[in-house]
Amino acid sequence: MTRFLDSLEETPREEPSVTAADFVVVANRLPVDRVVGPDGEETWRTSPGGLVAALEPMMRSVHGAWVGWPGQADVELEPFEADGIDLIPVALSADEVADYYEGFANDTIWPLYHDVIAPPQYHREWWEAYVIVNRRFAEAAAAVVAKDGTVWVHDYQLQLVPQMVRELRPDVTIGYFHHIPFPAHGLYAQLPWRDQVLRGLLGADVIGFQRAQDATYFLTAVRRRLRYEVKGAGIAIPDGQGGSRTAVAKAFPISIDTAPYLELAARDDIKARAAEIRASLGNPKRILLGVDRLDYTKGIGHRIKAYGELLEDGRLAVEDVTLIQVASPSRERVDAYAHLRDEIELAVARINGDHDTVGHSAIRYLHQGYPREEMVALYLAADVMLVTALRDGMNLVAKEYIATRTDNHGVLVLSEFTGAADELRQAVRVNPHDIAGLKDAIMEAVEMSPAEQSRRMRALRRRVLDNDVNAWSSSFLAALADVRTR
Ligand code: GDG
Repeated sequence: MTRFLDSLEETPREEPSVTAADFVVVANRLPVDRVVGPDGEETWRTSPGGLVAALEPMMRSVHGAWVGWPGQADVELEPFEADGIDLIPVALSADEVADYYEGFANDTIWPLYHDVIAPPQYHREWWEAYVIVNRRFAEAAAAVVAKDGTVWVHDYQLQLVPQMVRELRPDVTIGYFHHIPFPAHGLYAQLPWRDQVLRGLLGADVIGFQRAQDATYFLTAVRRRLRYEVKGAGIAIPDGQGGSRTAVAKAFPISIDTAPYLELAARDDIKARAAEIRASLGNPKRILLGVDRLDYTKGIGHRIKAYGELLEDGRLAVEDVTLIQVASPSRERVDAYAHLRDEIELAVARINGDHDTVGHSAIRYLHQGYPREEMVALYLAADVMLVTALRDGMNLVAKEYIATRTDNHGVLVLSEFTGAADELRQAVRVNPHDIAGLKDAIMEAVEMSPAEQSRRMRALRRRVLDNDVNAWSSSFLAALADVRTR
């Protein structure tokens, strides 16, 4: 038996009541997680992430709905209401999860769009499943959106949805936001379905990217493949009857909901937990931290290699430093991820074997997910945060670390291949492919004076606090409103 829980236990459960919604979010996942009680009973709890927090005020002020997959195969759920938002579940079969989600989204598009760090797999049956599932999402959105309403589609799993919604509901305004990078044309051109995907995205009135570079690559692909006229951020899309409609493609760098990070960072129990973490590692002079989904885009191997060499060279000593690496489990049924795990765990075991003493560990490796409270305690415990992604749309971890550093201490080492690098100019910038450069950057961070840390962190904090996720959603929605009034 399936029932639902609101995130606030005391909130009374409301009966399903789905009527036409003025504002509809479409994302691969619904903001809910399955919870299995001690008696085996299955319940669902809303899981407010940054996106929900950013959209909640808007979705409450108008009538909002969220279309998405509940995260489990073969689960058919009726629409339900949570915290004032109608949630519209889209069911996926086990085969569809394998072909559309693990296959086309995570083993074709993900590696291709992250500069082919891992080889993308091209399978026609995965593409067919992607088309079928995208249509199901589009039909669900088209069925629920009010006349002249707005639909905001999210991310690479749903690139065909904008055009499909437009065909079904030409009256609505459509936005699309792309959370991951968009590749240079030379790479994008590999995709056997490259024109279909571009046409799918161009169904939107506003197509948002993380970085200006992503938008430029997209505009280049549109010009070169479809020969549409592009002027600045505007694309003239022929309507087939001699006229055209204009879509806009530009950067809207995403951010975090800063409030919960500030609140947690100020809590005495979280500060005490941070001190406890330091003590349990033997109070090293410096704690370095990496927090990533265990993903080949995150450059975890490069980071570990550089750190291992610093120990080997004697530039760092295991008594003085510890690297905590949280690698939260991710996409474990995709082969490339299973191989990555073996590779990383072998590297960690070698370094620890070579350098650990009975009392000190070189790397504390944690292949686990943690509650947000523990994540913030880790951020507070860390003197140096290592973000060494080989390619990353934005990287929210970098922004979360900065938000929690209320004492203006701590150093962020940041890969130039992240979207965050465009904004966080006072970080210690690295090219993670350059291991010698990465080693020097780690040393610079470890040795940075408190005054220099503070000078940089103040500027970084100003940037993150002024440009939070609310600023991001407001600017995207303003661009959509602009289209509406044109
Ligand atoms: C994609 C794009 C873009 C991680 N482990 C735990 C945990 N996390 C949280 C982090 C952070 C989030 O997950 C990860 O966000 P990132 O931005 O770092 O990376 P992706 O997951 O790859 O996200 C990325 C993002 O979309 C948004 O547009 O920035 O470029 O790839 O919030 O804190 N949270 C908890 N426990 C964990 O163990 N509670």
